[in-house]
Amino acid sequence: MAAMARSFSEPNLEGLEEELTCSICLCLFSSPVTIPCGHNFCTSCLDLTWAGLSGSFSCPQCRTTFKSRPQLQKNTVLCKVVEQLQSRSEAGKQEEEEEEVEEAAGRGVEETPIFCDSCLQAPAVQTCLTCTASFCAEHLRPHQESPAFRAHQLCPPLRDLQRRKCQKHDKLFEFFCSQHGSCICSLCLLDHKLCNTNALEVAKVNAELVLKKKLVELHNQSERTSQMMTKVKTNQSQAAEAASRKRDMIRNEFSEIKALIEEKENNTLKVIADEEKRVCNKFDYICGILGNKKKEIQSLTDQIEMALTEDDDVLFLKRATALQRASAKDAYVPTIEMDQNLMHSTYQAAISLKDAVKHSVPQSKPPPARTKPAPAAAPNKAAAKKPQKGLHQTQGTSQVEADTKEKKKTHKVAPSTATPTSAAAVAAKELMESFMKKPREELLQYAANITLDFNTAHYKVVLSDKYTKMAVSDTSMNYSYHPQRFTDCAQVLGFQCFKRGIHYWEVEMQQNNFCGIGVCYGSMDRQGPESRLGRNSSSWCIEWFNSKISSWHNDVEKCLPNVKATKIGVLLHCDGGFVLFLAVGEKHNVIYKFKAHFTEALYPAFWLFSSGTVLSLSEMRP
Ligand SMILES: *[C@@H]1O[C@H](CO)[C@@H](O)[C@H](O)[C@H]1NC(C)=O
Ligand SMILES: *[C@@H]1O[C@H](CO)[C@@H](O)[C@H](O)[C@H]1NC(C)=O
Ligand SMILES: *[C@@H]1O[C@H](CO)[C@@H](O)[C@H](O)[C@H]1NC(C)=O
Ligand SMILES: *[C@@H]1O[C@H](CO)[C@@H](O)[C@H](O)[C@H]1NC(C)=O
Ligand SMILES: *[C@@H]1O[C@H](CO)[C@@H](O)[C@H](O)[C@H]1NC(C)=O
Ligand SMILES: CC(=O)N[C@H]1CO[C@H](CO)[C@@H](O)[C@@H]1O
Repeated sequence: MAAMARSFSEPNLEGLEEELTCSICLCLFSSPVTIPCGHNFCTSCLDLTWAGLSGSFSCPQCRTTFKSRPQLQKNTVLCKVVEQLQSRSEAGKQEEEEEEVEEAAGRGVEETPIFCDSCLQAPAVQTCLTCTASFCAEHLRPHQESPAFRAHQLCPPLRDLQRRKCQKHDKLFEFFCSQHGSCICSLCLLDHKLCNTNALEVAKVNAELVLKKKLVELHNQSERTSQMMTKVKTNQSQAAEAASRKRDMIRNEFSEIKALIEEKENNTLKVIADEEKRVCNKFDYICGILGNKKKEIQSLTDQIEMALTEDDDVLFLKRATALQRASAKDAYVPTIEMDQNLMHSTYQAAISLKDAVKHSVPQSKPPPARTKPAPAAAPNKAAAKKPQKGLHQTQGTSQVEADTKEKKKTHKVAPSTATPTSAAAVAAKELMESFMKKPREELLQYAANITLDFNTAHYKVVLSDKYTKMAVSDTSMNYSYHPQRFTDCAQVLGFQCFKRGIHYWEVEMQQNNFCGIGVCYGSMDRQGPESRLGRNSSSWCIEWFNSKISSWHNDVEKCLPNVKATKIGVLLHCDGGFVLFLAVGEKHNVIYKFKAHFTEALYPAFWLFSSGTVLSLSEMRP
């Protein structure tokens, strides 16, 4: 306010700015000095201009020369004027800001009076819009008394007359141009002929209407925003509720799953417990019998000892005769053992269940990077762990279902793989060749641990070392009947089967080279001459017949060069449709490759020719 009051009372310094500018730096003087010719410059500017000169100093403005460097006098008057001008322009800026603040704060605050523009002391009582000046009672008098001022328009004192004036015409604003959004004076109207202009009052009413409408809209908008916020909050709580409900449902599902598994566990454990009980009862029974037998023997012993103390010859001989005839027969002790078949298959059922669960519960860790057909990698593990046919009773129904599903899948897959385009054939060949070049270390990433399926073992095939070692016995092992058991050929299959993906396992020939190593479909015959590996269309194998090595498939034999290796690697690429037999540790390690369109899951398969042949499956470390 003070600044504003001053701005009215002080002379207008604006025109002076040019006069107060240094002609060297073109800025307002800073500590100006006057030189003898009468011109003024900033001290520093002149210092710079004259720096290094030894004679003939000239005025940068009028070129008057001085023989020696003139004594410079600080122009104190000029200094003050410049200071004032600077403080004014700063105050001006500040003033604008202050005004804005004031406008925002409203006009309710206590105001300093408006002063008379004539005496600049007494408060004004009226403002003359014609003169664009405010007057105190004293100085207003001419307006009230002299006819010369009769036409002048008076109004209550107006504060900021300067701002109500057009800068260009120095006339009060009377109109508003809506195109330019600015107030204009009557002279400006000419420039705004084409614009939509209104008298200030009219423009004000219009603007008020617009703003009021805007207020309504804003209110409306605020309502809508609140409504939306309510909706969002509702949705948020609904989402939280829904999530919590789903969580509960999922928990229920999982507890059901756990209960199912627990029931299965209980049942499985019960099978073992029952078997244990059965055997224990038998042992108890036999213990009882043996106990009785012991008593019987003791009693006989006692009688004989008693008889031996008899002195009467006749009596003694009579007793002795009876006792000599008496004898205690040895108790018959049958072999009692737990049903290994049952124990094993029960355990295998648990493993199958675990594998099935693992298969259907995707592991969160990312699958290891595979070189070729990546999509095959995931499902193959599952197929690999597909439960074996004809397991323990409890597995029965689900197994049948799984098998039918598998067959359906097979039928769907078969036609597309059966008629490959030549490009696909080339790709398949390249794929196979790429695998033939791979070093063992690389194949180990496909390593699979194979165990042997007891239920398939021929009655002369002996399994040991946790079902990883097989040999041929001269006598029958008296295995119980099983539909999956080989009855004619001394063969056994792996427990694992592979429908998808890439798998690698190794077999060690420990003694006696009369054996066959290969793969076959689960559907291969178990009886008759066609059940022999390689002698039908469902199996592929390499056979060692002493020093002769040959490949067999579909009853077709191919003789192969000899290999010294006793460790044989089998690489099965289900999707690529090939199986490689490799001599582990040899340079040219591919013994033979079979190319085929596999339509069923494949099992590792083994044939053992004569007693003394021993094969063992290596434990694979990927
Ligand atoms: C909000 O404004 C629209 C038009 O902009 C109007 O139709 C509606 O009735 C208004 N709603 C309220 C609650 O004022
Ligand atoms: C709130 O949920 C309803 C129905 O679920 C949906 O149609 C609406 O778009 C949601 N609103 C917001 C803001 O998410
Ligand atoms: C399994 O056996 C345990 C201990 O005998 C028992 O507490 C549990 O209820 C059984 N679970 C089921 C599903 O039968
Ligand atoms: C094979 O079994 C061994 C011992 O149980 C284990 O360390 C190895 O990781 C298994 N290999 C594969 C490929 O599962
Ligand atoms: C199989 O049974 C026969 C006759 O019952 C017997 O002589 C043979 O020792 C049994 N073999 C085995 C491995 O138990
Ligand atoms: C069960 C099976 O695959 N049998 C086949 C064995 O191979 C001969 C041909 O070598 C086929 O005729 C059989 O059908």
